[in-house]
Amino acid sequence: MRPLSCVAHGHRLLPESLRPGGLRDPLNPWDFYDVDGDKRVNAIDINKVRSKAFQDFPPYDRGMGAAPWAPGPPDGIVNAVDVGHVRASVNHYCVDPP
Ligand SMILES: [Ca+2]
Ligand SMILES: [Ca+2]
Repeated sequence: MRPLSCVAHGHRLLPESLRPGGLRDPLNPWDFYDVDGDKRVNAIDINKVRSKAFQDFPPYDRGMGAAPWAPGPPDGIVNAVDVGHVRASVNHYCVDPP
């Protein structure tokens, strides 16, 4: 299971806005922290990340990225830093192209 960024889902970037998936790297599959694939970052994603605390579970793991809301590739451990990343992008979502 490979996480997908907003753009990888086929949705557009809105560079002027973070919440609709804006300012992410279109080539980076990690910088939109939606682990369940529903194109929204919410409490479900937070709980899923927390459920793998202290485990090496790449689908829910992230590392340092461009910003707290735009994490990088897995770093080998799901921990409080990951929870901070997913919380930093709560309510961010992908939007359908017009
Ligand atoms: Ca989600
Ligand atoms: Ca991590």
